[in-house]
Amino acid sequence: MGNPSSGKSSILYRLFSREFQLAYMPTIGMDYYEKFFSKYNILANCLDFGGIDVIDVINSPFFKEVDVVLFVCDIFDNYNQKSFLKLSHSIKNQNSQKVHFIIVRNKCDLNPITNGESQKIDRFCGVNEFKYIHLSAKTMQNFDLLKKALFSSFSDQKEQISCLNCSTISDYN
Ligand SMILES: Nc1nc2c(ncn2[C@@H]2O[C@H](COP(=O)(O)OP(=O)(O)O)[C@@H](O)[C@H]2O)c(=O)[nH]1
Ligand SMILES: [Mg+2]
Repeated sequence: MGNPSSGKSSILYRLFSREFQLAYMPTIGMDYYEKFFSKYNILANCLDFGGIDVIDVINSPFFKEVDVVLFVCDIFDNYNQKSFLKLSHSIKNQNSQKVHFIIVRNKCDLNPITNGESQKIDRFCGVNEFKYIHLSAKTMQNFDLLKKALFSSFSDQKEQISCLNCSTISDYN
């Protein structure tokens, strides 16, 4: 999620192994991606809420059973700060399991992040327990960090799943 043109689709294209697109192609409605990441043993289902006013659909089933939300911005300003906080509260309210939030400050090749902006994001993430990465979907700078943050978010849940499996097996034994 994030402002139009912040680079949401470009980041997802990169994650789902497609090329970087230089021309801006606004996402109409919503895009869906699915991929099995064999290295992490994870089947990722991903929604790109491009041309949708997210606040209007926040109570829809799309937001239930969410594991990770990427909040994308090309500058971290007060507007983004407020809207990310509001969205994260609504999403947390609908999910009984832990949801991981990651702020992705994109376009670092074009607008390098300043110390002031970085400190502002650090403070915000510290208080709200979000993760934070700055990267460039264009040059792929720090993209490996995004993958690590994304997939490490699942490790607690994987442990929970294996515990549940064990108890199911012992019930049958
Ligand atoms: N320089 C630069 N341009 C980017 C980067 N990421 C996206 N863009 C460009 O920004 C525009 C909007 O990107 P897009 O992914 O469609 O944004 P969305 O509306 O948030 O999905 C496109 O022209 C992209 O080529 C980046 O990291 N660096
Ligand atoms: Mg888009």
